[in-house]
Order: sequence, then C-alpha cells, then structure tokens
Amino acid sequence: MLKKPLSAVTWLCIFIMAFVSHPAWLQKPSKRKTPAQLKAANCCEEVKELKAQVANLSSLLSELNKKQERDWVSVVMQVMELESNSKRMESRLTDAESKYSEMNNQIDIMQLQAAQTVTQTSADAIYDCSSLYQKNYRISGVYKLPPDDFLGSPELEVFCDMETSGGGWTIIQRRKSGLVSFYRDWKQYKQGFGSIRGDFWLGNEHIHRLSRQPTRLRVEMEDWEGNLRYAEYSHFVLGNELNSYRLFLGNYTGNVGNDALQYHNNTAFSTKDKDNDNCLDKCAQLRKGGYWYNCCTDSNLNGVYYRLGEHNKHLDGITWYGWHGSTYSLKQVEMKIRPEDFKP
Ligand SMILES: [Ca+2]
Repeated sequence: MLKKPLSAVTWLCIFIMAFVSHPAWLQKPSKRKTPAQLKAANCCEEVKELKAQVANLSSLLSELNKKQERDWVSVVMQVMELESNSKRMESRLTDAESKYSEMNNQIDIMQLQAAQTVTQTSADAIYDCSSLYQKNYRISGVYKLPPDDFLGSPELEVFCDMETSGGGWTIIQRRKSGLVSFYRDWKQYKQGFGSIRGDFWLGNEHIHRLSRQPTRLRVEMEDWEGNLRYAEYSHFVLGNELNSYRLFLGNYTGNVGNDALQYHNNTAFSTKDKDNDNCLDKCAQLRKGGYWYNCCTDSNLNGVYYRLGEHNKHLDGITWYGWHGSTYSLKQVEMKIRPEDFKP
C-alpha cells in the first residue's frame, strides 16, 4: 500500500514548529566584527546621541527666543499704552487749565461790573488817579488809594500825573535816577518794587487790575540832549498771571518816530527767572530786565540805566529803537495809564 503523501497542512505545521524551536535558521548568519569596527559603531552611537541632544537644545533655545520675543512685544505694547495714557492726561490737563483761565476771566469781568456798580452808586469810590482827579484832586504827586473789597485790592500808594494832556494818569513805571535795579525776578515784577517818588515798577498785579476797564497807555521819553517824545496807545490791557501778564495794545499815536512797542504786542511778560519770550535765547537775561520780550526787543524800557558817556554803548540799556536805535539808552522814561473815557 502506497504511503499516503503528507498533506500541505502537515508540512506547514512542521515548518512552523522548526521556526519556533530554531529561529536563528531564518536569520542571516552573523558576521564576526573586528575591534575597530566595534569601536566605530560605539562612536557612531555617541555621535547620534550628541546630535539628538544638540537638536533638543536647539529647539529649547528657539522656544526661549520665541518666548523672549513675545515678552518684548508685550513690554513694548505696555509702554505704548502708558505713553498714550499720559498724552490723554496731558490734553485733559490743558483743557482744565484753559477752562480755569476762562473762568478766571469771567470772574474778573464780574468783579469789574460789580465795581462799576459801586462806582455808580457810591460817590466815594476811588479806583485810580482819574477818580481822584474827578474829586478835584488836581496836584501831581503821591496819593493813597483805599483798599477795595469788591476788587479785592489792598491799599495802594500811587503817583498821579494831574497835568500832562489833561491829567488823571496813574504812573506805572518811572526811570530817572538810575538808583533802582530793574533786573528783578517774576515775584518782584508781580508785586512791584522801587521808590514811588523815584524809579519804580507799580507791579504787574496792580497794572492788570487797573487795566480791566478800557484803558489808555502813555509812554514819555527824554534823551540826553533834552528832547522829549511820547507814544500813546488805545486799548491797553495787561492779562492776568495765568496769561503771564500778556500785553495787548490798540492804535499808536505820538511823535517818537517809529512805534517800538507794537513789536511787543500780544507777548507774554518775561523775567530772568521766567522765560516766556518767543526766542531760543533768554531775552530777559540778555537785555537785563523784565518786559514783554518777543525775540527779543524793539524797545527795552525796563533795561539797565546807563549814564551820559555810557548811554550809547550797550544793547541792554533803556532803548526805543524807533527813535535812537538799539544802543542808545534814554535819560528818562515814564509809563502811565488812565481810563479810555477820561474827560479832563
Ligand atoms: Ca526763550
């Protein structure tokens, strides 16, 4: 009887059994490695490991860089936000300041109206030299103006010119002896200084108060040859301290050649410690006075008093460019004011 050939399934089983018990039969026979080859293989492993570490570090570094960049952008954004906030605050402050100044002006006007009411109802109200003149005080000299509750003004000593061009003038500035320095600071110009019978500045606060009613300004000058000239201006106003005692002038009339005050119109007051001029220079320090310096002068009535012989050598003297030029310092000056509607 013929032996039954083994079925395919049986062969497969034998093959699997053999593979499970001797798996090495299927693998390639391993070659024997030399020591050099082993060393190279180890080295290769180390290089691979190092490369992996380097790659790790690089990615860490790039992550850090990105984070730093993000932080930096956030800091810049914060700074920009702070800057815009501070600009907003600044503009709000400017708004508040201008509103305050406006309110102040309105209060000034109300006070002036109240004062005028008092003047109309009280025959005794004395406001300035012109009111003294109307009460028949006709001699030029020193007078005491009583304090005024409505104006909030203290008792004030003034020098009245009751003769020139009809009289009634309150003198706000005089230069004639050269004994008083006019190179003063803001506070001194605000309050006034000097001697009422000699050289003096009445004080920006007083001049501001006196010019709240429609006022005229008259400037009288004398040179070292004895010539007399004058300049007169309608609508003279001195702003309040918030407006840096800014000067406003109307039309010029007079006989002093060219008008040398118009250049200073609509200009703030400057002193050696407060530079409000329209110049990079500090005009008050260059011209050694307190004045409505523009950039810098066409006149310098509060400049240095120079005596004969020295009077035509300096730029910081008491000058009026329209008459004797920029280096001629005058012998005498008087600035005086009175109400626009004054009638002698
Ligand atoms: Ca300046």
